[in-house]
Amino acid sequence: MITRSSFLIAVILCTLITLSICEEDEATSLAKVFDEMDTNGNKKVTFKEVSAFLSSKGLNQDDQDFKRTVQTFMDSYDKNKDKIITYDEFVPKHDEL
Ligand SMILES: [Ca+2]
Ligand SMILES: [Ca+2]
Repeated sequence: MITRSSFLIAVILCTLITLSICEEDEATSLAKVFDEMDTNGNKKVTFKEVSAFLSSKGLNQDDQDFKRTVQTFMDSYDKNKDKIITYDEFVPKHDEL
């Protein structure tokens, strides 16, 4: 079953990736999204940074689903479950594409 939260994330990611897909490959596009989320530039994206990123994309932080949306986003990328999305977790390596 597709929840509303994961649907939103899919829409957001598709929008972000499609914007630049004509001239760049997927890894390059994701790298740009990662840089945009990583506001302090330490190559790690935290719950807080994802929250700020999603709200900058128009999601309402007061919405009751907002935290769950952020959490779903974290869960789908944070492969080792340390509550931090690293660059390697977010951007697939070329041989994995
Ligand atoms: Ca960061
Ligand atoms: Ca991690």
